[in-house]
Amino acid sequence: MKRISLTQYLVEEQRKHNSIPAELRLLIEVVARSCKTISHSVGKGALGDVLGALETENVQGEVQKKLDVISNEILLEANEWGGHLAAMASEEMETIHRIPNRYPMGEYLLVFDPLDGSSNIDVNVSIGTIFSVLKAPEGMKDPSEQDFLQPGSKQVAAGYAVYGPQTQLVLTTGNGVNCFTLDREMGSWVLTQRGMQIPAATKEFAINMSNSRHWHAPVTRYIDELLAGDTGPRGKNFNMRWIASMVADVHRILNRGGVFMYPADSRDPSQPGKLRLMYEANPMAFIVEQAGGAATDGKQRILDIQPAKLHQRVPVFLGSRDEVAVVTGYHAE
Ligand code: P6P
Repeated sequence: MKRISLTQYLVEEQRKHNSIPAELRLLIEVVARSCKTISHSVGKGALGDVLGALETENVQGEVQKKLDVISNEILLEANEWGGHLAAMASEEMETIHRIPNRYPMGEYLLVFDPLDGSSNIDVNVSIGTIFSVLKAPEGMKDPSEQDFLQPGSKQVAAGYAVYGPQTQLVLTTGNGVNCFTLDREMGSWVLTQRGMQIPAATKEFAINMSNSRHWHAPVTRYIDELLAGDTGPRGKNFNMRWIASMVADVHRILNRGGVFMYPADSRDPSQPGKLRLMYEANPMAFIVEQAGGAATDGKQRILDIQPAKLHQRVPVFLGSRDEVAVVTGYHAE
């Protein structure tokens, strides 16, 4: 089968949809190259000086792993000089990162979680990089955090890399979802899945069950019905998976269906759930919707949420649209 590279795919998409201007193509290729570099660092494990935690905490109050900071630096350094970005923001940084004055500023904003699933790094379980691309507001001269606070529906591109048995890059620019597999010998991304579609129905759910005593009633009702299987109102048995790496759980759902949930719970009303809107929920919601799935916070589309803060958290229910409809229907009752 003819191999199609990421570059050829992007050029052909530009011809078909006129949706990938040269600067956006450059941005995507630079991020993809950064993910290759991150994959290489992640793959070293104990053989490189990359494992373990640092003495520092990120803005979430989470202890930073060496690879969190290494991955963040790789993305910052790769994206500074190209002239395609006005600024960047990351889970690992308190506030935005402006483009140094020595480089020209571009018209895009890049937001990312450089290495998602850090608790899995030291135990060799799949982790990933998540990124989201927004356009800078017209006429913006000096980027501020406020310029990033756009609803997810404004994203012009989103994607993730999953560092697992294979390293894969999943990408949408608003015309479907495609997957590229890294050919490590050639160092190139090769198109391996076109037009990914999430099955509307599923028998598989993903949630951290250890939080069940903290869930609100609609989630408890929904999960109890799944656990009742064919003896309960759903009339079929369900399976459960929880990898604790959103990228890996979402990648499984993109490939075989399922519903992923990280609900708000009663522990801290000021923190509605654990996942972050700008660089986890929004990019994943864009990808999931482009693959025919659904993504809500239990009450509204994730992509319709107007962000108030760069690092705000949001409850997440996403995946097979028929299942997402059931669990969000219970929230509406
Ligand atoms: P818990 C990883 O830290 C992450 O942000 C997501 O990738 C993942 O889905 C979730 O948190 C796992 O959370 O509470 O199960 O460890």
